[in-house]
Amino acid sequence: MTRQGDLYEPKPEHKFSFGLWTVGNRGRDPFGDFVRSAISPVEIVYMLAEVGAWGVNLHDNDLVPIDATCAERGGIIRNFKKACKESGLVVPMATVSLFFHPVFRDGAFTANDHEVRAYALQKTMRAMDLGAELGAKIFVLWGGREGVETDACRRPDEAVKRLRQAVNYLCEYNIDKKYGYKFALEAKPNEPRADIYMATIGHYLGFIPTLDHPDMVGVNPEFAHEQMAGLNFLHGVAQAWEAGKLFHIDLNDQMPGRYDQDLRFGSVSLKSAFWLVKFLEDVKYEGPRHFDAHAYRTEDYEGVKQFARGCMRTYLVFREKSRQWNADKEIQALLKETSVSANGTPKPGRYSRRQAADLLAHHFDTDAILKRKLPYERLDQLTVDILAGVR
Ligand code: GLT
Ligand code: MN
Ligand code: MN
Repeated sequence: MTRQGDLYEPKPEHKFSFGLWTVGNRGRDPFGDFVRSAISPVEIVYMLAEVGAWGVNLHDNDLVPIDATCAERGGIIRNFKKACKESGLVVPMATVSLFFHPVFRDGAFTANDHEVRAYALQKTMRAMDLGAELGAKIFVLWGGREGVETDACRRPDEAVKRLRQAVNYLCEYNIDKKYGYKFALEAKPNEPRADIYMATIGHYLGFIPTLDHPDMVGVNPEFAHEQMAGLNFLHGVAQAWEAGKLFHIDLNDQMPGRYDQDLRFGSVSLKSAFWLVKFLEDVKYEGPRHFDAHAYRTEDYEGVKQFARGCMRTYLVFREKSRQWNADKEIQALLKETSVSANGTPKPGRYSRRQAADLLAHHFDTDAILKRKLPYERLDQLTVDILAGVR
């Protein structure tokens, strides 16, 4: 094998994970039926091991059918654990489906019907039990149905209060059971609801400090979801990181202004994906790199493997490209050039009266400032050259 081949080979230390629902996606959409046959969770585990993934994530009902008996549940978990052990896969994250069953048509934690809200809590606690049994330490909450088609149905601040109450309750359960979970809240602007309450990463970053146990709760940003909202994914991720809240990440891709596509990571937005990988590597993010995507509807299961390998390969290619970018002498020189300032400029740090007096008294030569170069065109073209492989 060539050295390059090695570089792009997924290894456990890269922490690449896939949900059972991602490679297990059968290609049904609102207009057309399944195109691939069902494969069992155990088969998925072996498939993921074959393509070189490190972890497998799941919703409660991806593994245990919603109507399973206690005995059935036990057997399913035993077989799944055995497959994970044999194949060396770990379960880093678990989550709960609060969107598939029709009972959640008006939401789960935010539904108007108190009974639905209580059921959603019970279902989530049971999903937490399941995840803990499999060794998961991250619990994702994606409120896909927590939204509206019409705001006639409730005041949106009431929905926020209900959501807070639910997350607080689940944090207490986590403490009580000593599960040691970190909760990662996942935002999305719309789909399946016309509008979902917690639309973006930023909404959740505002919500988390209002919780009883804010340290236990962070975010699970998804590339496609921020793209759907027309936002710069990297900026949201960076803000979450800076706040110590990047507990998990969902990598995929999405064309702007479309329905929820969940495309292979890096398949559409090459440059944004590159900046993202560079950021995660530069800051030394240590969490899982989870691919929340699925193969094109045109694929069979060989194609699904190609899809999964492609997600990981693109990540690793961009990781190498970001090293090249960081080591590029011309790029580094340009970066240095853009951050010079004249000697003697006051440096506002922490406020002090003396420091503020110096700043107020200083004369700024704006003409001189304007003469300094900001060669971002060249910098960006160098980035494009690197990504295009001509540098
Ligand atoms: C669903 C959704 C994803 C979430 C999953 C976790 S389920 O596929 O589209 O974005 O991360 O609930
Ligand atoms: Mn997701
Ligand atoms: Mn999605």
